[in-house]
Amino acid sequence: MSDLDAELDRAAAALRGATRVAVLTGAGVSAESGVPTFRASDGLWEGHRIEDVAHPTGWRRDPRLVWQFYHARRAKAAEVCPNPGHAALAKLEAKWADRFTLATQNVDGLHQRAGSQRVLELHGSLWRTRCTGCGEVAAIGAEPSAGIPPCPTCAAPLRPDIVWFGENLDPAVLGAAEEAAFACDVLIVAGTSAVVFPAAGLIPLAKGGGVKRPPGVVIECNLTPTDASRHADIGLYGPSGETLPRLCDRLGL
Ligand code: BV8
Ligand code: ZN
Repeated sequence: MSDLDAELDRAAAALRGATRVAVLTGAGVSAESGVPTFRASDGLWEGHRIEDVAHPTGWRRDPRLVWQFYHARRAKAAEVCPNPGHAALAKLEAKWADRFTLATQNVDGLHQRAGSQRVLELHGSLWRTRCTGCGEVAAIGAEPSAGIPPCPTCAAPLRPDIVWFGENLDPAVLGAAEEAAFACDVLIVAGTSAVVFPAAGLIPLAKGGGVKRPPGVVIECNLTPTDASRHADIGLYGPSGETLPRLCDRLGL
């Protein structure tokens, strides 16, 4: 039996005994759909540092460049499809229903397109805009966009409804994710380098910091070990588009 098979058996056993399941995903779960991850691209987008275009100062310095950055990612996200890893997570949600929470750092909407309904978008969504004036949030598609649209309500410029570096996450979304991570019996951490906070802080929360009895079991699904690996009880190392469906097979899903 390979190491991965043994770890898949351990992961399935942990989940069989779980009453509450939480998941934290990152860009890696969308990689097999063709969506570039952040760190693999050396943090660059068409020569721009991501922290520059995904940052309020970048927006203030050159809003059109930032709008184009997100418009290009919307266009790319519209061309790709969810992969079997996304579908597997939707199957896990169907089994645990309201005792299942998926917190994602991804903004591509692929979890929802795969059927996941209980999704906490920690870092916002490519598919929403937010008004810089009145704060109104609205849906946006991948249709060609000449430039930064004005708010239909107050005419102020719209911005992507994305949490940039240096910006606070929506406290209600983060709070719900923290509650789910603390309350879970199993936390699956899939496709994230676990370097961005406070999202990465959900992982040790599942262990409960000595307060929670028993601590949650952390299952890491990644190509390689990460900053989160020290918290992981089980490691499923391989493409999540393969490991997550194999985990569902073991659970008969
Ligand atoms: C904030 C939206 C308060 C943009 C993003 C401690 C506490 C609090 C804050 C901080 C802190 N330390 C530092 C900070 C500041 C900062 C931060 O964390 N910086 C990091 C870089 C050190 N955090 C913030 O600014 C947050 N705000 O805390 O507010 C505050 C206010 C003022 C001053 C300070 C604090 C806001 C963070 C949100 C930023 N926005 N996204 C956009 O998407 O356009 S973050 C961005 O990184 C994406 O959302 C992305 O999802 C996320 C994390 O990256 P990953 O998803 O993990 O992707 P990555 O490429 O890194 O890794 C992919 C992984 O997948 C790899 O491990 C790879 O091996 C694996 N993989 C690849 N292929 C596969 C695979 N795995 C499985 N299968 C495969 N096929
Ligand atoms: Zn407005």
